[in-house]
Amino acid sequence: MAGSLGSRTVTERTLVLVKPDGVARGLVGEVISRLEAKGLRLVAAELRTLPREVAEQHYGEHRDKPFFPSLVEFITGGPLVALVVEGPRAIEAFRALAGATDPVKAGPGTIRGDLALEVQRNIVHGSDSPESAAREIGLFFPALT
Ligand code: IDP
Repeated sequence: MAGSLGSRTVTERTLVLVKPDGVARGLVGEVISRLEAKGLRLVAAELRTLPREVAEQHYGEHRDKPFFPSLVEFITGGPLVALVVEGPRAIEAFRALAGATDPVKAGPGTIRGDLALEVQRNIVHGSDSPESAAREIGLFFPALT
């Protein structure tokens, strides 16, 4: 059963992005070090600049939010690093490493809590559910699905 404890824990995959602010600040190695130190494993990694259509699809659930246009500008505004990461409960594990969406509220020891101050420029993305992970991995790395 997915998420069960012990030897039967099912391996999951999640999509992680080091967003353009993280790449511009030279934090790609820091993010990868933290997730590898946790025990998560890289399955795919690529530096790319997102076309607007892909960004709008990726953040489709936020289409009606006031920050959506600014979010799309930001995420397409420079190269990002897209990663597929694998491990037991990888989705929840990476969300815990990333910390809360608002870096000021994210706990110390988390990527956002240690390294960021602004809610939009919060360094990383991690899928928030198995359904989102499948959709996002399909969008970024169709060959993996
Ligand atoms: P998450 O990245 O922690 O899953 P979401 O609520 O899904 O958070 O928001 C997606 C991204 O949109 C955030 O990581 C952040 O970059 C941006 N964002 C969320 N809320 C705001 C806001 O109120 N103002 C500006 N940007 C925001």
